[in-house]
Amino acid sequence: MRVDVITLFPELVESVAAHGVTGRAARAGLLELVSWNPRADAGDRHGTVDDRSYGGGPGMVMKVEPLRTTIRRARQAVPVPASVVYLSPQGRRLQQNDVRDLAAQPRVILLCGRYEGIDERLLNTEVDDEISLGDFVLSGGEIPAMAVIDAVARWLPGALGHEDSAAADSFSDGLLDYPHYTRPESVDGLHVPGVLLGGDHQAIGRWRCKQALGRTWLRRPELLAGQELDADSRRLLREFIDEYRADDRDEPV
Ligand code: 4GS
Repeated sequence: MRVDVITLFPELVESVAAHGVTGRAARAGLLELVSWNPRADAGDRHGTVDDRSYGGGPGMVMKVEPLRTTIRRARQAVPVPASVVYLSPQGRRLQQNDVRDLAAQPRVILLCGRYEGIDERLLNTEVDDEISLGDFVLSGGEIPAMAVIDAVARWLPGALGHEDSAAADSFSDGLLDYPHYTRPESVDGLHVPGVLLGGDHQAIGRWRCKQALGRTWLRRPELLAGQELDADSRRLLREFIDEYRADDRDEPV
């Protein structure tokens, strides 16, 4: 998959392709990352890409023309169609199913804003989709773009180790992850749950499924509300809730 990123800070975004899973995906040719700096398309010797806001107020706004030129140059660089995705808190919240859909595309162009934002006319004419990382304000779209690239790279066939798959990740089944443990077996009197030491893989699978359901019920009940659980999952969740109540723990809100 090819990801083009339009950003005033190309080095920042390119660093995502230098480490870890994304680094390996890039070196293996599964992920091709190309960055474009709109400053190169500013058309004046100062590289002006921003200007004061009509209507007044603090902060600058990114101008239409340099970004429009850069987006069009990026689009035309290869004959592979791409949607332009703007990272902004005004977009819909990114979910794992959006990530999976993006990873199935041959190409995407990510647009990173800085300052107060981008002139609305550029967004209305050149942008296909707007996504948000969450309800908080960052100083630029670069970190969200890197997060999207990281999440997408995990779905590219071969990017994870052979026995791993993105479909097995937390959220891909709509649930939170189950707890993980590694050596030693005991730390300051805190023990690894016995079932994980016994080698009964069916029992381990059931325990993990039950924990994933139970933790989702406790911490993110709205994720369960949007799901049709099968009979096995309903039974495991019922067991979790009964044990939780038997321990007289506080109910989730
Ligand atoms: C986000 C966010 C963000 C908004 C960029 C103000 C600079 C900033 N982008 N998810 N202008 N949250 N963008 O905060 O995507």
